Amino acid sequence: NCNTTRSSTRWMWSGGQEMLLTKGFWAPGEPNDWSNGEDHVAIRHDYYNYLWVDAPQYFGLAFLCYKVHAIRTRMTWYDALQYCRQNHQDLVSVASETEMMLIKHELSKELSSYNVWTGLQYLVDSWQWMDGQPFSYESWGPDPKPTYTLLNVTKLVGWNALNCNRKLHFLCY
Ligand SMILES: [Ca+2]
Repeated sequence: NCNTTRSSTRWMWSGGQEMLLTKGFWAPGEPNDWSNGEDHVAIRHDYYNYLWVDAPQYFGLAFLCYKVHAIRTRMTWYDALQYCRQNHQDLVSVASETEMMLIKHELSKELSSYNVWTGLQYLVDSWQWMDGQPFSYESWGPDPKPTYTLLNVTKLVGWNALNCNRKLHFLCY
């Protein structure tokens, strides 16, 4: 928000939600509000990492759009995967707290099903996102982290593994 005063240091997403991350992904020394003119956040490539910096709004930068499609037809996990790959890009991955927040936001608009499929699958001996994202962020729900070969869903309280033959709503991007 360009009009905020620095007496408040809350960061808000453009969708209107307060940023809930306690630390975020700030680069060292950021946010520094250089010249009192940096009220927006960009992602900077620092060596091998992508980190946040605050920056002035007039910077011309490339940008990312991330659109999650909540599909309200019940399908098995494999059918859902095929549907997403034919009609969109893939089943969603939830590879960071930011993506988890974006997806929760999408689900909160019109949640008609308690469980929805994501693109996380237990393969051989580890959990893997079907779109190839590295599996480092985890957000399991109240149940213990599963160690058996079942597939995964996102619900608003966290992740939960279910049998892949269950027919659920799902999320494509
Ligand atoms: Ca800065």
